[in-house]
Amino acid sequence: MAESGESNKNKLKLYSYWRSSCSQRVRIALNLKGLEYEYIPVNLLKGEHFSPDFLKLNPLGYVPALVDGEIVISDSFAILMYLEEKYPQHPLLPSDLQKKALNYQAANVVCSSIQPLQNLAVLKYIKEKVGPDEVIPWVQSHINKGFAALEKLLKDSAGKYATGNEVSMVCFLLFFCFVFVFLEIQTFMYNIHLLWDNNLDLA
Ligand SMILES: N[C@@H](CCC(=O)N[C@@H](CS)C(=O)NCC(=O)O)C(=O)O
Repeated sequence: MAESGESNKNKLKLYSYWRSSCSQRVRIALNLKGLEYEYIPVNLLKGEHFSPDFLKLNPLGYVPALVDGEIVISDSFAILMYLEEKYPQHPLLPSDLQKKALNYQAANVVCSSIQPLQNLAVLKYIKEKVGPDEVIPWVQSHINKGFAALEKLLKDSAGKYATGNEVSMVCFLLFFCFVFVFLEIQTFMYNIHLLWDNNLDLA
C-alpha cells in the first residue's frame, strides 16, 4: 500500500524507519485496513529524527508520526487508536470487552515496559554512562520480565492468535517485539553492532 514519489495532499503520510518496531506496527495496521499512504523515511542512524522539520511533527524526536490532513499523531499506540476510530474496516480490536481490555493491557506492556527500555537513546546512554558490559544484561532483564508477564497474561485467551481466532492489535505488537528482541540479542551476542554503526545506511 505504501507509495513513494509525488505526495498527494489528501493521502495519509507515515514518517517511519524500516527497522523501527513502533513504525512496523503502524504499517501493518494501515495495510490491514487497506489504507494507501505515502511513506516518508526517517533514517534514525543518520539522526534525521532530530531535524527541525521532524521535531515539529514529534517534539520527542521518535518515529513513527502519521499525518492525516491537518491531524498529526506521533505515537504508535495513539496512531493505532486513531486509525481504528476513523477507519473502522478490518478492526484491530476484538468486540468482546474483556479481550479488548486484554489487548490494551498487553499493548501497553510492550509500549511501556519493553520497547522504550531498549530504545536507541536508552542503550546509548547505558553504554556510555554505565558501561558497554551493562547493555546486554539490561536488555535481557527487561525482555525477560516483560515476556514472562505477557505469557501469563495471554495464556487463557489464545486461539489461533493471541486473543482469539482473529488477528488483533496485540499480535502485531508482539510479532515485531519478537523480531526486535531477536535482532537486538543477536546483534550484541555476535558483536555485529548494527545499532552503533553510523556508516551503515540500511534505510
Ligand atoms: N511510544 C512511542 C515510542 C517511539 C519510539 O521509541 N520510536 C523509536 C523507534 S522504534 C525511535 O524513534 N527511536 C529513536 C531514538 O531512540 O533516538 C511509540 O510507540 O511510537
